[in-house]
Amino acid sequence: MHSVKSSWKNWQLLTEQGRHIWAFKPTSTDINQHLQNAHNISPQEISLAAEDFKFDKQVNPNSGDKVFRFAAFTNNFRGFTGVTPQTNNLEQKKVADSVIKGINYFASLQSADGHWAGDYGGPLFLLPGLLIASYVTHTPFPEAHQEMMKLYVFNHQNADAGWGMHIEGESTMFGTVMQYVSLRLLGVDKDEPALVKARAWIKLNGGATGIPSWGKFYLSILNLYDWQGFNSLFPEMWLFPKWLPFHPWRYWCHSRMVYLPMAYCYAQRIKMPENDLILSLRTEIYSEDYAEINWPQQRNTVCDKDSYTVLSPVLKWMNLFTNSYEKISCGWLRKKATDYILRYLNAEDQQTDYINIGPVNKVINSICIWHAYGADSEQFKQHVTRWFDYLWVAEDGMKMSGYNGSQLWDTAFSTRAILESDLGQLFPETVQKAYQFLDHSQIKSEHATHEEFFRHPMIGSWPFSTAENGWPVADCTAEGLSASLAVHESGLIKPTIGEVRIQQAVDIILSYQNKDGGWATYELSRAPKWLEKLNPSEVFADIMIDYSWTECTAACVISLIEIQHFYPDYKSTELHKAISAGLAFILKQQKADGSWYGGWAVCFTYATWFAVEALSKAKGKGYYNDTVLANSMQNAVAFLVSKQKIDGGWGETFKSCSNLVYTEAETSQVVNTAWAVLALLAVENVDRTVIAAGVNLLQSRQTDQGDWEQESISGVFNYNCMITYANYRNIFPIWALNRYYREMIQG
Ligand code: LAN
Repeated sequence: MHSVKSSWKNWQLLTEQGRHIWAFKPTSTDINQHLQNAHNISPQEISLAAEDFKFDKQVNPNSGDKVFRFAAFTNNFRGFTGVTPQTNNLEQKKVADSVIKGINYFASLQSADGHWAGDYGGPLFLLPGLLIASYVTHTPFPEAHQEMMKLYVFNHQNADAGWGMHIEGESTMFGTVMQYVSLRLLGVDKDEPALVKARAWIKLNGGATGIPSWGKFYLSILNLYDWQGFNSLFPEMWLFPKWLPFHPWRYWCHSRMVYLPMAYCYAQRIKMPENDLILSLRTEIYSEDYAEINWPQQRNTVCDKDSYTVLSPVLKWMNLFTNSYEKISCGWLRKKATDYILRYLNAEDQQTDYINIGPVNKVINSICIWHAYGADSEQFKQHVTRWFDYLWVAEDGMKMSGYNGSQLWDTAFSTRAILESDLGQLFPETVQKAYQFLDHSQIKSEHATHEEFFRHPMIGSWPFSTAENGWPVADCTAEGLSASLAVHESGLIKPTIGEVRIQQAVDIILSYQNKDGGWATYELSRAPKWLEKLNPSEVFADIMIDYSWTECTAACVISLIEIQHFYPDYKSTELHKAISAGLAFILKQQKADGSWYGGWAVCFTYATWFAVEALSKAKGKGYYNDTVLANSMQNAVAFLVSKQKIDGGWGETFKSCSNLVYTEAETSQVVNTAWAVLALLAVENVDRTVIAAGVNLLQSRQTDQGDWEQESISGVFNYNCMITYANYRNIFPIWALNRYYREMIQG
C-alpha cells in the first residue's frame, strides 16, 4: 500500500451512524467520550507530524485520503475468499478480476455503520472561517488540531506564495488573505518566510481592500476591516411580505442560510476588540495605512484575480439605497428584524442538531449564537461540539470539509456500482451494511418548525450526508431510492424499507419537479431567474435561486423509471407525465456538440453520463419519441468519441466548470473515463473498440490492491469552487468495469 508515516497512526476516524470525528490518539471509540477528553500533543509529536505531513502540492494538490485509507485497509482488508465465476474466456476473467479486486479493496473502506467515509475538502476559504469563529469566541481547538491545521494551510500555498479559492486554483486575494490571517491566528510569526512572501503577494495585488465581500465580512468580524466598507445586508428585508418575488425565503437555501446569519452580524456590527495581533495584522495585509483607508469607497473593490461575477447595475443601485438607509435605520424595526433572524437561526440549529446546512452557515451561526447567548450557553456549546464534524485529516493535514460529509451520496453510488452485475452477489455483507445505512438515513419525520421556516417537506427523502443534517436533496432522494431498489432486487437482504417509505420517496421526488420539467437541488425554484441580478458574491455564479440541473433531473427521471418497473401501479399517470417532462428538459439542455454541462462535478463527461443514462433508460418505454431520444444519444456518443484521448481515456480539468467549455486535462483521468465508458455502454451500437480502450485504461491504472491513485479534483459548486470526492476514484471505475462485465456475459 502507501508508505505509511508513523504519526498518521495517531489520528483515527471515529464514526457513528455516519458522523465523522477525527481523534488524536483516542483511548476509546466513543465519540462523546473522546470529545470531552482530547489528548495533548507533545513537542516531539509536533515535530514528527511536521515531517510526516509534508505534502508536495507541485506533484498533485489533491491528497489521496491516505491517512483514513491506510487505517481502514489495515483493519478491515481481507483477501477475497469468494468463488470467482468460472470461465474460459480470458477477457471476461480479466474484467471480473479487476471488478472483484476493486470492490474487495473498496469494501475495506466501508465503516461499521455501512457508509463510505472520505475526504470532502477542496475549498480553501472554509477552515479560515472556522478559525475566525474559534478566535473571536475564545474557544481554541486542541493543540494537536491546531498543528495539523497549520500544516494543511502551509501545504496548500502556491508557488507564487498565494493561495487559491480551492486547492487547484490560482492564487486569489480571498484565498491568500484568509490563509494568511489563519496562520497568524494559529500563532505563526509574521517573519516566517512563507508569510513574508505571502504578504508581498497581497501587497503586490493591491492589498486586502480588494478581498471579495465574503472576505470583507470575515475581516470585519475580526476588526481587521471596517463595517462601513461592507454593502448593507439590509436585515429588514426579512420583514418584507412573503409574496414579493425577491423575499429571501425564495433564495437558494445555501444563499438564504448564509446571508441570514451574515445579516445578524451586520446588524450587530459584531467585531472583536482590538489586540496586539489585530493591530499588527492591520499593518500586514493592507498596502495603505489602515487609519487612512476610505472605507465606503472599498465596498465594491475587488481584486482582478478574484472577480468571477460582476455585480449588476441593479444591485449597485439597491446598495446605494440600503447603504443610505443605514444612516437613518430605525431602532425598533432593526430589532424586530434581528429578533426574527435569531429565531430562524435557532430553528436551523435545532432542525440540523447544530450541524447546519453547510460549512459556511455552520461557522457564522456559531458566531451569532455566541454573541446572542454567550460562550457558556448550552446552544453555543452544542455548536462547538459540531465543529469537529467538519474536520478531516489526510496526508496534507487537517482541513474543513465542504459539508459534514458525503455519506449518503457515496453510499448510494457505491451500492449501485457494486450491484451493477451479478458480481455484486459476491459481497453480501458489504451490501447488507450499505443497505442498513440507506435505511437509517431516509428522513422519517418533519420538524415542528418546517413550514414556518420555508423548508420543503421531507418525509421519505434522503439527504446528501446524514439523517441528522436532515436537509433533503432531490437527487440524493433519487439516488437513495435507486440504491434501495437495487438492493431489494439483488435478493441479498430482507427489505426493511417497506412499500410506504418507497412511495413517500416517490412523492417527494414528484413534489420537487419544477415547472420547466427539471429538478433543482434542495427545493423548488422559488423565484424568477432575474433574481440572479441581486447576486452580491463576486466569486460564485447562479447562487440566488435553486435552478433545474441536468444531473439532478436525470437522477430523478431514472429513479422514477425504475419505480415504474417495480411498482407499475403507483401513480402511473403522474409518473409518466413527470418523466416525459423531465426528458424534455434534459433534451433542451444538450449543447450543439452533443454534450451536457455539469454543475456539480467536472464536468461535461459527468452530465453527459447522467443525461445519456436517463435517455437510454427511457427509450422504448413510450415516455418520449424514441427517434428523438436515439438521435440525442448518438450526438452524445459522437461528442464523447471526439474527446477520447490517444491512450483510450478521457480527462477534463476544473476549467471546464468555470469557463463553460470542455477543457482537456493533460492526462486521462479515471473518473472522467469511467463516466464516458458508463455512458457509452448505455447506448446501443457504439464502436466496441472505443469502449474497450476506455476499459483498458481503467484496468491499467488499477493498483495491485484494487485501488486507483488520486488524480485531479472531481467536484464543483457554483461554477467556480472545486470540491474533492475522494471515493469517486473507486466508485466510478468499479461501476464502469462492472457494467462492461455485465455486457460481456450477456453477449
Ligand atoms: C453540494 C454537494 C452535493 C450536491 C449534489 C447532490 C451532487 C448535486 O447533485 C446537487 C447539489 C449538492 C447537494 C450540493 C450543493 C452545494 C453544496 C452544498 C455542495 C457542493 C457541497 C458544498 C456546497 C455548499 C454550497 C458549500 C458552501 C459554500 C457556499 C457558497 C455557501
